[in-house]
Amino acid sequence: MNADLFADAAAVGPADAAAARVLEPGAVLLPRYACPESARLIAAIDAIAAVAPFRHFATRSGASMSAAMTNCGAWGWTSDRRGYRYDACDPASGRPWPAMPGVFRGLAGAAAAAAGFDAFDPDACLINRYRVGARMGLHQDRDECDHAHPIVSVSLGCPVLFQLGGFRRSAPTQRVLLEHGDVLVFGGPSRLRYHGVLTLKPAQHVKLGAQRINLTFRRAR
Ligand code: MD3
Ligand code: FE
Repeated sequence: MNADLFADAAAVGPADAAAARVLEPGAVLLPRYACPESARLIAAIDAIAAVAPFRHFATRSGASMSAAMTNCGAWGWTSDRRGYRYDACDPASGRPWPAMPGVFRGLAGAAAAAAGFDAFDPDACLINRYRVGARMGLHQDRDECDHAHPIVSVSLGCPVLFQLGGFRRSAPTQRVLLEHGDVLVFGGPSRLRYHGVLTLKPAQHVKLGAQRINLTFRRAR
């Protein structure tokens, strides 16, 4: 895989709504939408990880997730052998998760609006870090209180194949390549679709090296 040398040169700004690609009703890909902000996003991720380091959560089965995670915002998604939940505090430190940076909140709100979901005000941002070999199996996001709110996902770093499925795990999936700066918005009829990401392949991104970072913005409460 080539280094994504021209990632930010190919940026389409928030004004470029014409580039939006509707994958399914309510599932909208905004290619490169986050590129103009990517340096600020990466600096903010570094600052968050300095306070709330990336870690591999356990699942109920006792397995360790292959993606490492941290959070910012009022609520953070956590998992351990008791199950999944949103928690106001980082279980590793007992301290509140770092505040959501303004650049995160602004980008998530603007992307949601560009996809047709007005007034999205996330109170949770899960930050997933994939190194080579990490993946996320097909699942639904249903730990949030009100599924009327969309979810906004921002991909940074190495490309990966994303799987978008239906409403049962066994339903057929479409594969979508997610690259640096791509933003996905899932709302309305697509909010509860199964989704996952295939194993990250070896690659080098000019800004993030051999990893992919995904920001997932949600209204948890
Ligand atoms: C489709 N993360 O954290 S983002 C997750 O790339 C998660 O880290 C993946 O799935 C990642 O829960 C995929 C794309 C995404 C996020 C939420 C969705 C797709 C979605 C919610 C509903 C439908
Ligand atoms: Fe998910």
